[in-house]
Amino acid sequence: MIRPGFTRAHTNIALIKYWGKENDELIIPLNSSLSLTLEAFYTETKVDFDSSLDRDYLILDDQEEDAGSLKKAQVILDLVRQEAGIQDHAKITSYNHVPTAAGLASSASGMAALAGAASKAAGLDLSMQDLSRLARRGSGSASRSIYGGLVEWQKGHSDETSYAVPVDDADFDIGMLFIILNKKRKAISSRAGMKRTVETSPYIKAWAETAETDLKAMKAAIKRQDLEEMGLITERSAYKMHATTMGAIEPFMYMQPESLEAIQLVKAMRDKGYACYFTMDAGPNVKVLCRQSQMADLAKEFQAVFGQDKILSSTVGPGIQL
Ligand code: 2P0
Repeated sequence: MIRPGFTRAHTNIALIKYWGKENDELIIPLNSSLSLTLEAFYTETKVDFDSSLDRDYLILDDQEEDAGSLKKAQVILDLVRQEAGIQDHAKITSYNHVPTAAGLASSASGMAALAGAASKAAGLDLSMQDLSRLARRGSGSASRSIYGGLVEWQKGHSDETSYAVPVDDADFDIGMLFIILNKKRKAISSRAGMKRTVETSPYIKAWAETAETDLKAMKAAIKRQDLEEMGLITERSAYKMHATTMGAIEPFMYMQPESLEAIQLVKAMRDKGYACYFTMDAGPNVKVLCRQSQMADLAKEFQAVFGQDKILSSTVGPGIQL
């Protein structure tokens, strides 16, 4: 049950990664990306515009957030106020059902839910396309959390043309496992990490070029419901994204020793007959694209190595619920 009056958006994990911006302010990406929306992790948000407030407030899980988090949210609030002709300050009340900043993309569900809640509170009746564009201004990956299933964020070349579109409702035997190796906030945020990579890594050019080829192959594999091919392309995209960071100045990496251990285990499980493929984002945790029908057995295998409490799982999630 969604809290009455709240907007719910689910998080997503990219199979073809977004890594690097063409335009930092408008959040236009270097390449199109493709993700899977997840049932298990989501954010619920409510916005109240109120003339009696002296400033904007962001209350996350019943605690007031610092100025940095508020500033990101205010990008969306300001765009909504401008569009609706409102001057009032806002109180954002939000509940996160995502391990915050554990590399599980809480900003994707957070900014998507905020875009939905703020536009609704301001009386704007936005199309899904405009909601995706608005969410994008908060966080690039949030543009994809407007839709359920498999979703493509088409890079476009301007504010008007950069938004997500649904690709497939993923109503086939597919799911995702999470190996949570570290719940701490990440050392280099994805925003800072991709900026440093774009500005200094010689590998970013090859990244952007080959991402488009990978996306095309991915869409063809999805059409065939070919999980094996989808998985191999997913791993390729993750390896390449993480390779770009190692060419940056200063070089950096999100992979930790335990991440590599998890990746090797995924490969070993594949050799044992499971359909399973890893991906990683801007943190050490490893996500595993797999078959829903094999998820419980596979989870047991991972639990035996990493511990019961380290493994989470999710089926395919729906789009935004206003
Ligand atoms: C993705 N990531 O496609 C990629 C892969 C992390 C690695 O989108 O600067 O929070 O707010 O647009 O969306 C995480 O970055 O970055 C992300 P901003 P965002 O999911």
